[in-house]
Amino acid sequence: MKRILTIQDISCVGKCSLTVALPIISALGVETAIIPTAVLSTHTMFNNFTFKDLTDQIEPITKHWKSENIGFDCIYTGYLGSIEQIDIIAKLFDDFKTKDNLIVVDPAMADNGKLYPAFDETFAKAMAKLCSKADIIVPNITEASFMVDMEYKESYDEAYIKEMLGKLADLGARISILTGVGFKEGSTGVMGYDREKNEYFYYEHDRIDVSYHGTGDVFSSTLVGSLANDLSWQEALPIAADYTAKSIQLTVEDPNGRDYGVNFEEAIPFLLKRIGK
Ligand code: PXL
Repeated sequence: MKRILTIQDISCVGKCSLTVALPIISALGVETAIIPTAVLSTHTMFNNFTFKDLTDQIEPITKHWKSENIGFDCIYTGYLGSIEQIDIIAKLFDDFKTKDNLIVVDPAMADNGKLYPAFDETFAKAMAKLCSKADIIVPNITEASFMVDMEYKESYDEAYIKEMLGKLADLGARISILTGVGFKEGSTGVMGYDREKNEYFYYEHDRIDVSYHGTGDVFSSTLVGSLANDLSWQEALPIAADYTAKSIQLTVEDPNGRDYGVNFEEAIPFLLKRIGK
C-alpha cells in the first residue's frame, strides 16, 4: 500500500483541509499520514474562529520519523498558516524527497480574485517559492495570478490560460494544473501542462453555478489519491473533477446540506466506481 503524507490545518468543523484529505485518500486505499499545521474551530470563512498554531511541532515530528526510517510515496500540502511554516515545509521537502516520490503543492490561499483573509501578497510569493520545489502544483486561477503576477480575469481565452501555465511552469514544477478553467457558458474544467513534454491536457465538464468551501481540497485529495493508485495525471484529472462536481451536485440537491462545505461523503461510492475499486 502506498503512503501519502499530507500537511495542512485541521479545521474541526468546515469540511476542508485534513477532514477532507484523510477520508478521501484513505477511501482510495492509500495510507494517509498527516502533519496538522494548526487546529481551528472552523475554517476561516466563519467569524470568531479559534486558531492554535502547531508550527513548533513540525520539526520534532519529522525528526522522529527520520529516526524510524519512515518515508512517503507522496507529500501533499494544502492550506498553510504562515511564511515561517512554508519555510519549514520547504526544508521538509528537501529531507524527504527521494528520486521516486512525488511532491504535490496545492497553494490554497485565494479564490474568486481575492486572497483569503489571513494572507497578503508576500505570503503568495512565499507560496510560489514552495511551488518551485514541487513535482505537481494545483492552483486555481486566482492563486496563479498572485503567484505569477498576472491580472486576474473572470473571462479569458485559451491564450491567457496557456500564458499562465507557462509562467507557473517557470516556477519549476514539472506539471502545473489550473483548476476552474472554463471557456464557455455553463462549462468549467481543468487544464494541465507538462513542462518536460510540452503537453497540455484539458478536461471540461458542466458547471454548477454555486460556490462552496473545500472543493479545491476535495479535488486535490482525489488527484493525489488517484496518482497513488498508479494513474497518470491525465487519467486522474477527470476523476478528481467529476468527483468534485458530484459532491457539489449532492450538496445542492440536499435540503439539509451544509453551506460551509460539500457532501463529498455520500459521493464516495461514486468515486470508487469511477476509479474502478
Ligand atoms: O479549503 C481551504 C481552507 C483550508 N483551511 C482553512 C481555510 C480554508 C479556506 O478558507 O480557511 C483554515
